[in-house]
Amino acid sequence: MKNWKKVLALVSVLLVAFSSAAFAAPPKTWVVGFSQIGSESEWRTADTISVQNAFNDDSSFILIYSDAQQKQENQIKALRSFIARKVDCILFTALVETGYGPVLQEAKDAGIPVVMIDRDVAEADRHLRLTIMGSDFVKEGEKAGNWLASYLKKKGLDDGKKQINIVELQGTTGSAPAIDRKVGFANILKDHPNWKITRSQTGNFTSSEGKAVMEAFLKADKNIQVLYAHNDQMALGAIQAIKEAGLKPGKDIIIIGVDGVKGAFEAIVAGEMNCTVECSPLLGPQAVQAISDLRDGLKLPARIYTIEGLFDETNALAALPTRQY
Ligand code: GYE
Repeated sequence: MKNWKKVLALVSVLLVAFSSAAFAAPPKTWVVGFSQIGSESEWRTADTISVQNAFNDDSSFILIYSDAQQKQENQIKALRSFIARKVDCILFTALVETGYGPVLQEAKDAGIPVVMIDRDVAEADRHLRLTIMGSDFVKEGEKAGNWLASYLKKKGLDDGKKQINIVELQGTTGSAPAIDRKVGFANILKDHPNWKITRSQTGNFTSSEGKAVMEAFLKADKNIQVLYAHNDQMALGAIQAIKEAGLKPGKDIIIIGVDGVKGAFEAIVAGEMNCTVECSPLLGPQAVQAISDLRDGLKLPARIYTIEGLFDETNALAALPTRQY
């Protein structure tokens, strides 16, 4: 009797296992339209590759990739073409925060969910998209400011009285990371009355503009103690300008960037840059996960944050071999 029960139990377990394995419906193939902003930095290239690889590795997705080449009107056109093609989902990085309201409304009216990746739209349009995945740019600016405070203290360079002149290279005007990284840094600046941003201008997140703007800053006034660049790419361009002006980057001028690209690690290790706040571009796997969940009918969280660190002379060398971008 006992044995019979055991056999029955085993058979039913096997049946359940077999039927769910054999008859579970494969996920419906989803077509995802990805509107990327361009290829202005090493960060952006790594981000594009991460997204493309993650979707290409999953045969239940077809990714349509569109590169806007830094033009908002190209993005709007791409979004409209995704809507016309009736894609299942739109993955969208907004070049700047505003100006996408009407096209996002069109996507909503067509019943196409929009998932933001990396750069969000402004508050007023957020009800038109489902979620945002990526970094907390305000926090990155705060991390940069906090790092500066502890570095100046460690090196005995700030007595709280003598003015510390800071120049700022801003990212693309109107973009979420440029707005938020400025705000975050300014939040820390408030606690340091002797810190002063003497010049602040956009370098468009590119190395060439970062260099040109830094050249202009130095021409106007060489009395600069700190450069805060909204990304490493601009910091790397600025390093060239500083060298050409006969100054030592990383020594005469403390240099802080954001992203954590390889070039920044190498510059830190060479003593020509001081800190990079990590902002991971490796967002592909979390994009696939979120859109799979959406397809499975799950509710996505309102924000999906990436976990990140900070690197300077104390840890950049050890981390360099494992960096993926
Ligand atoms: O920091 C910069 C890129 O949107 C977070 O864009 C991204 C920024 C990144 O060009 O390097």
